[in-house]
Amino acid sequence: MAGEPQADCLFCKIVAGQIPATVVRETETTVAFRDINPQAPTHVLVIPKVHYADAASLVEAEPGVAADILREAGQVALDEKIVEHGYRVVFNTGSGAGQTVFHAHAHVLGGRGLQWPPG
Ligand code: D5M
Repeated sequence: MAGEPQADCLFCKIVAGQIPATVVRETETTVAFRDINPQAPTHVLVIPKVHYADAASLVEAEPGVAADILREAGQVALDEKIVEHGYRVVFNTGSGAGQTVFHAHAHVLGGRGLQWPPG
């Protein structure tokens, strides 16, 4: 059923506590943890506890949870003190854009200068 945990999903396993992660924030609907392969001094992923393959599917089904992701991304930036110098929130969507885990997630990146356009 839509939103239900998927047995083969890495991030559902992190939500369930079956795979360890360095969790920095948690709410009723979201978990934020450090990316295992950081691309910047701060690189945190914010994910919904419900399972949707990408951000577009999440916002279509559960717009309130999608808003929670964006609010938590902002809170991570405050906690990590990366607001002053600027930070980036990215939803890679589709393998052509670099998405490798098909459970919606926001990357929160900061702590160094960030180039535009991204690669
Ligand atoms: O981003 C998926 C991200 O997930 C990628 O930056 C690595 C990260 N990742 C993969 N496995 C883990 C674990 N176990 N802990 C923390 N972070 C992890 P994408 O946009 O799909 O490429």
